[in-house]
Amino acid sequence: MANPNNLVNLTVVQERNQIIIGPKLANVPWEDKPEGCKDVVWRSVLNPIIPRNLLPSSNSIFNSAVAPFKEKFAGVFRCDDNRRNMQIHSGESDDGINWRISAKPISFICKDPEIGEYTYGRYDPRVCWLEDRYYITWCNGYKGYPTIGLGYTYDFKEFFQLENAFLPFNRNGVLFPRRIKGKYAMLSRPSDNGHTPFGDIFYSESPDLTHWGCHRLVMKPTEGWQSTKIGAGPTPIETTEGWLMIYHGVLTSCNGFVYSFGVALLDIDQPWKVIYRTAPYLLSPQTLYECVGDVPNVVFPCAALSDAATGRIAMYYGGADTVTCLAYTQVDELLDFVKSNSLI
Ligand code: BMA
Repeated sequence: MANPNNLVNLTVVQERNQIIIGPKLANVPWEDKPEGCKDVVWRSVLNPIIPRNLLPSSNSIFNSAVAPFKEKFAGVFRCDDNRRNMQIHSGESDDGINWRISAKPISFICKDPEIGEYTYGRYDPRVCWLEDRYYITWCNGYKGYPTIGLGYTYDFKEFFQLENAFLPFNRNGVLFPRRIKGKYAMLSRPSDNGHTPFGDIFYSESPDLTHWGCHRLVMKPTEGWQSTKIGAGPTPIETTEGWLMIYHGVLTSCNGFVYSFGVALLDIDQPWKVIYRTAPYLLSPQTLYECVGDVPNVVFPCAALSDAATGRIAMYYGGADTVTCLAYTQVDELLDFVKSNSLI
């Protein structure tokens, strides 16, 4: 006779299957929520998972993006070197936690060599599996003007660069993992040339990943931890309720910027329409590796891995602009949290 407990478990799994719309990822990095933890997001006990000096020449490795790759994992890492050049490097991992990062920055193949021209570096990459390849977006220092660089790879060995997505100044370009109503879709954060003291999230669409338009406002800064500026983080996660957009928010304290992160739920067909948005943050800089480093008081998420079968989500974020960290949540808890703690 069937064990009723198993039946209950089966129902939960089936319900969860209907929450994340995406592939199963049985080997998603995971640690159970610590006993007694009441938070919806909890940190890995292994943090920081990537130390600042993993490469002989690195000053810091942070704000980085990862994706499932050939039953394992691969990614693009922000590595600032010991001359303080900001660069992006590829990396691979068997478990999503221990990473082998290439010593050399990514060298993009460009059809038109002008596309590859940049000064002052590349930083804050995102990686997005879309249709048949991995797309990479990053903040690209095009002739001294920050904007959204765009490229792709099939194997994390050869990388191809496309036209910059937008005119300067712009940062935090984040692609959606599928076309929406037939169009490629990207979130971004128009900015200025410095440590921008403002910033709203916008949505743009494109028929070909070169020409972008139909720009729509998604959300503005509001109160508290997200009162100065906001920017999209990982590739949005598709759920039956809408897109989960994890995003960073900045507060200006008497001692400078404080970067935390939260989540919003966006309409599935019109993602510029915000259904819910967390009033409290999900994670704010509180540990030593988030509060002490090259830029204190920063948690900056750039990637999330999720498993549709269990609803597990592993989020990768930079700590204090110095190291790379991991935190976890579960999709049903996250959805409950954003619904019951929403500003909207
Ligand atoms: C932003 C970006 C991020 C950085 C953050 C905090 O403007 O440059 O790379 O993590 O500032 O310094």
